[in-house]
Amino acid sequence: MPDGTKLATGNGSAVLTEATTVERERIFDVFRSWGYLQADLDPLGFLAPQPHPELQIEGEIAREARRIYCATVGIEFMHISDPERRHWIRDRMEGSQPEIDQGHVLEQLIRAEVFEQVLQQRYLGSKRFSLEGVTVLIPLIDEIIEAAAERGVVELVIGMSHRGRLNVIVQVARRAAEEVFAGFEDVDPRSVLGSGDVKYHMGATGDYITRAGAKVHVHLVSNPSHLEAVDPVTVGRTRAKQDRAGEDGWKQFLPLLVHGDAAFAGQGITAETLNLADLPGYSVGGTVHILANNLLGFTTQYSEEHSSRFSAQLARRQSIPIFHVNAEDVDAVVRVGRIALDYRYTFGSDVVVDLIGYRRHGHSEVDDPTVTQPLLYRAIQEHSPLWEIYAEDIEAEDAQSKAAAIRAEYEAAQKKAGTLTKKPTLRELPVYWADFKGGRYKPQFEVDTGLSSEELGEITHKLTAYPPAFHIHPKVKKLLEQRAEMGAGKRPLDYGMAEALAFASLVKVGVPVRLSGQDTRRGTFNQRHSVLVDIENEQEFVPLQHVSEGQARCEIYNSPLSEPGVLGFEYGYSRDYPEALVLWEAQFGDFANVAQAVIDQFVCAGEDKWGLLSGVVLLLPHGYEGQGPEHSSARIERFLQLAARDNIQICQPSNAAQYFHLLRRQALRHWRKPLIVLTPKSMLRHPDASSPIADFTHRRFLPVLAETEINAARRILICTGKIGHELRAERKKRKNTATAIVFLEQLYPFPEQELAAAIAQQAAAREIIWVQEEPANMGALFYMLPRLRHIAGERSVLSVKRSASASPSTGSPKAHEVEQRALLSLAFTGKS
Ligand SMILES: Cc1ncc(C[n+]2csc(CCOP(=O)(O)OP(=O)(O)O)c2C)c(N)n1
Ligand SMILES: [Mg+2]
Repeated sequence: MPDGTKLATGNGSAVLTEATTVERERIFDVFRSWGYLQADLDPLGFLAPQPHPELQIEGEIAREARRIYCATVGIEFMHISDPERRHWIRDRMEGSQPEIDQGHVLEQLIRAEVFEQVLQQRYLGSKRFSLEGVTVLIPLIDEIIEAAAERGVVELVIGMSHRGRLNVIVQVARRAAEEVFAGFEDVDPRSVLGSGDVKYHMGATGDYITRAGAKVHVHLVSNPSHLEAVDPVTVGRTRAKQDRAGEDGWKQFLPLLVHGDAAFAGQGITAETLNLADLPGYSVGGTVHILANNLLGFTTQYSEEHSSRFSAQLARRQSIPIFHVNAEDVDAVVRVGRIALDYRYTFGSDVVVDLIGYRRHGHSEVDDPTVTQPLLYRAIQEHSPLWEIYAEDIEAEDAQSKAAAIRAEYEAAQKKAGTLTKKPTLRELPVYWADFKGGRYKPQFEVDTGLSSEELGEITHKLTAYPPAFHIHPKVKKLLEQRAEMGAGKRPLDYGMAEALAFASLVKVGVPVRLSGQDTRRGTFNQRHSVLVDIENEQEFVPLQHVSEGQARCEIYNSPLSEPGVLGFEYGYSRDYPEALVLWEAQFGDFANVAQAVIDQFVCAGEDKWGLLSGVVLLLPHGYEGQGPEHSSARIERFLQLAARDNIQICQPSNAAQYFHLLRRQALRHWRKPLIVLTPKSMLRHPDASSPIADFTHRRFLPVLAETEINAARRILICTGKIGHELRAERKKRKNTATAIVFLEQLYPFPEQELAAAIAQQAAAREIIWVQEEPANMGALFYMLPRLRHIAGERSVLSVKRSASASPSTGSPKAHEVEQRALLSLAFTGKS
């Protein structure tokens, strides 16, 4: 910088020499890097500033830097590698600060706190998870919405857990207070027997009107107790809304996640969600994260919560800023809200605001915190409510009368709530759900899923073509040649081809397809090859995106190595894109258990708890092939246990055509239910599981495949998946003509009639045997036995399975072979 350059400083402009400029920058950089450690961030002063040797500088410049970086805002941003972003933050912090409409802010603080107080007085002994202590969350979100509205936002999608949720529903989503109070009134328990959820988990929607009169829709996502599990769901939902809106979607739909300090640091799913931020398949143009940080998790102190100084520092692995701010410097909080929002829109980046306050009551209002934090709570008890402190600071004379008026307003709303005869639902469903149904299965939901052989041929042509100048890998070339023969009816079709045909036929008629999972573009088992890679330049060509003019999107992404994060995202996506086929694929079905909370809380229970539907598909490779305890079982038993009231579908298609029909059925029916598909591994290309093209012209997916070769069996083996093919091979080897083999292709909803019909076909059969590869304590055994007994009539019902085991399978391929042979032998002879 040349001599005499003018630099803006906090107290005007000064002419500085080059040497002074360098020195000034050096000192400022130290404060920009470490100032947050000494910032005044905890309103109650328990979080003492952390000494840092490099900050022990005195003098004019240091004082100026300290005033900016060690006051009530502490920023971590010097780890951001892009200088433009760092300079942007620097300029915003070191430049002049905007005026705040303090009257407006005060009113919000009063509203937020008085709302909590009325709840406390009227519903003493009820849990509500009060916001008091971080009440400034309300003006913070308010400022974020105001700023976002100036940038063209149409909807704010909020994911948050318990703390302050009811307050957000009223102050941000602008639902009438009586609707929330009504949640505390007694209801007729018969209306919610066996279903529903607690009031601080239910979703809400509403319209926020900005000061300039713009309408911003607010969508608070339904949330389970499992802290942070809602994060990827919220982001996935936002992405779907953005995709629906087109190119500017990222500006129109803004995700906001409000985290607790203990949960943010402790839960792995937070890190998984943050990691999605800049990945093309999952990006939403930046999520705004707010920590409602009360330095406590239930009874646990912050020093017991995380190894880092701040909970929010989990986010430091990413090149994104973290703004720590003292929750009692209200104006600073509001300013940070605007900076954070502007940063998101300027750089399309995530941003974190760590709002550090306290918790006025116990974890819930029925919990006594003085047992575990007596000194802290003594201090809290003596501490005035924030609105009073702020009113005094800004010398607002009418604050008391305002508070009285607002109290009267909420008290009137509370009285009104008691007179409501029906419990209000706090949300409206988006219009795109109008055509889709949940609830119990009805046969009239079915649609034909077969295609003519001409159409299959046409699609095949598109799926196997690539540009003339494309340098294709010889192995892929061969695969495409084989697929061309399959589509022409010259060789049986395998699963990879069946899936490609299903996807292509769907996008052709306008149904978008979105699939993500680990190594999914190629396919873990080298079976998919949805993306062709030029071997000279690594350019990509995706045949599924070239099926027809005006086709729908087909997106297939390799996901990061995450299960709950990615499944949560895809579940969320499916919630806001019911017209699309949305699939998540586990690398092996075994790994889905890492996402068990998402499976339990959203996929399986979402409809029951919140009345919210999803057609998400889980592809879970399953089968005993000697690959060891963690490469064998997708844990059918767990899904079966979670199944009730037609909440999900669990299917194991045993051949390629069945897979094709199943995928098409899922997209083309208007019944939206999660679909769990146990997919093959070794059978992917096995001739026994391949299908002739004629089977693709069949009308529908068949929930049961009855015996077709034998009609006077004495014994019926009933099974699902790969073992059925092995049983058939064994029967052939034994030249056995007295054993029928029935494939159960859909385990849930249980196709009782179809199975009963398949059994009845074998009038001479005296024995029904359920055969499974899984150990006796796993697989579908417990589920099947009572159901088989119910339809078996006079016949006896037996079972063949591996011995009960603590782990799903042996780790020895040889032992596996021995076990497998014993299973097959037992099924035919009763002896192993
Ligand atoms: C995954 C999970 N584990 C444990 C709990 C039980 N739990 C509910 S709230 C809470 C403390 C949360 O602390 P924090 O995230 O700081 O939020 P705060 O309640 O302080 O706002 C715990 C442990 C839970 N809900 N979810
Ligand atoms: Mg906390």
